Amino acid sequence: MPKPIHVGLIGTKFMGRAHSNAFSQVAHFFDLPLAPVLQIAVGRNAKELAAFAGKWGWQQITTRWQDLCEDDELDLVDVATPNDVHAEPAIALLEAGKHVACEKPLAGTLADARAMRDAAKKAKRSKTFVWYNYRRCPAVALAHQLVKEGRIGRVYHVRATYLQSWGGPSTPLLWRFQKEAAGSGAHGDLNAHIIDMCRFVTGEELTEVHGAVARTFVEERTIPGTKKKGKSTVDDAVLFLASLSGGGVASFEATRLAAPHQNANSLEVNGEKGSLRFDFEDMNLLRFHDATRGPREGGWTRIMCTSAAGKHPYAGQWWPDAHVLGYEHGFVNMLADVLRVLGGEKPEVPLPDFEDAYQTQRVLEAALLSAKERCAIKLSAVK
Ligand code: SOE
Repeated sequence: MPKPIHVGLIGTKFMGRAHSNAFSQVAHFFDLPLAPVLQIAVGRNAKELAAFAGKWGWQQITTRWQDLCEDDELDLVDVATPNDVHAEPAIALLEAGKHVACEKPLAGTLADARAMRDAAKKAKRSKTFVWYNYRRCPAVALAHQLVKEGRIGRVYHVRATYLQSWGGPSTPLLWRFQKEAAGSGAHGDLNAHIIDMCRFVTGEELTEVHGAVARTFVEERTIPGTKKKGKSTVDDAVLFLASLSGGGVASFEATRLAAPHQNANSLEVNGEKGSLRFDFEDMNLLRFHDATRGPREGGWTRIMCTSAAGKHPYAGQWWPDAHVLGYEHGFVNMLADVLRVLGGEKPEVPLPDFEDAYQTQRVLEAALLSAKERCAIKLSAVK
């Protein structure tokens, strides 16, 4: 019988919903050592917060995240707020002895991310997690396993793009377009995911950013609730080239203006013994080229990553073969692994903690520096 784990959630918008769904669903599909108790939700607007809590089954509400630091019953707090509101609550909650899960990227700035990483190091009894949810699409987790088993061999190329198209001129000046709230635009939002996926699937670190370009296409946007225009102070697109610790090379592209791509998070790895390709818009498939099959039978194999018999990650928890999964299942799979780790068990695939997510944040920073200074930036120079 699983033991209860009392959970607090800070943030009630898109990620608040995605995480609440995971907290509500996980115990229905996974046999875990811990079962979440949806104890308290935090939001700024009391009326909206009450409706949110009622819809998702959060038992209590407060508009002050600080209350969670003093709540002795709380074991885990989930920070699902805009990037500039990650560090303060996460650090205070770690100092109060809580386990902390935080949305990606770790923070809007390297300084905030470093402070969070340092606080996690000091908080010996607390564990930390960062919601890099795409690691837990079964296809991405399988790619990680195949590379780890040596099926790709030496990695030559990683080609990663995250192409969305919601950032056109009609999109208002949301917090994601304001540097003080977001830190950066498509870069910290989308390159963060594909940098993490590159590190996760290859098991390698990025050692140098050779060149980057950041571009803001839509300079002004309508200030929400007004007819006035405000300046967008972040990128709409960032592209950069990098070297990997195993000697391979990588390219990254993140944009919010690549219609008709809507959520095209894709990663391709080319290695000595084969290649892998994932595209989130076809999220249940992993394409695998096994070069050892030779030129007669080589080419892309289309793996439908839903087979329990095939031991595809998480497949056994869900539905029969090819009864496919969706976006929300990545969050439920991740929460299952968080609860496994907090219950003293192993995750299906590695989970990013604040230290791991800090390495991704260093790459984000290196790319921004490279774009600004128009030069190559070694990661050893970005502490
Ligand atoms: C917006 O770009 C967004 O919601 C990201 O913030 C998420 O991380 C991604 O999963 C979907 O798109």
